[in-house]
Amino acid sequence: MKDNIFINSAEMQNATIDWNNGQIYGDGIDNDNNGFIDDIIGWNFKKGNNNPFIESYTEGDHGAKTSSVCGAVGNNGLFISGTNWHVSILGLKVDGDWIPNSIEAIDYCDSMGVNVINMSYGATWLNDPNFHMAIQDAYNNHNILFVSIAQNYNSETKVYPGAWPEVMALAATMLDDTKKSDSNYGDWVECTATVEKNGFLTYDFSTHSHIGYVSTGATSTAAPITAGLAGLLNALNPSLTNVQIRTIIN
Ligand SMILES: [Ca+2]
Ligand SMILES: [Ca+2]
Repeated sequence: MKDNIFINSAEMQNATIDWNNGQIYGDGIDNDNNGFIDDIIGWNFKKGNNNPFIESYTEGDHGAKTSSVCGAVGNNGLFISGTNWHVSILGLKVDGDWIPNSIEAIDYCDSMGVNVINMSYGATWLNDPNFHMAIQDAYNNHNILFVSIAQNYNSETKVYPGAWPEVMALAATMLDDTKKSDSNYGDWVECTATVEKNGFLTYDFSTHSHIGYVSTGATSTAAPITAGLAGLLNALNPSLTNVQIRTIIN
């Protein structure tokens, strides 16, 4: 996936990315003066450092898995293909249960010119006005398209951020177009993506290498499938707005 990882060229002077060991070495200077020192391939808002690589399973590898669904390089004989083979993924690690992390990451995306934000997380307790305001600002003033999930407990219960009107909530379907049994549903769900046979990369944090893939998915997979599609539409016609891309997908 590394060929599709965003590189902040302004921070690359005197910088080294050790892809094999998951380490990032910068010059200790905030070269682009954006308030983040050595944000070379993104930021770890959870830990407040510049390393969004997976460090341990307990820290969580959900973001790496879902990113692979969107942007794993295709046609190379390795594991899976993402929906978008030539994409620039800006990895921002957040604690999905801690609202300030998400707000900080959205503000960061506003400043970096991001087109699409995938958020493969959602909960009832994330229904927070400040979180919603950050999304509204990014959606209305920074042309960012938001893709999130319906969640996986076979319920009509709304989860956030997916249930906010500025966010596409994705349900999960099977190859025969039926709902995946555990996918949430309801009139607040915007669209669906087929997750059966759609796998994601699995990762070994001790060797920082891809070790295989699993061919199951849920709504967390449905969202980045759609985010990848949004990126393809943006590449096809960069003048499209987030609302226009959303309309085309629907
Ligand atoms: Ca910086
Ligand atoms: Ca630097």
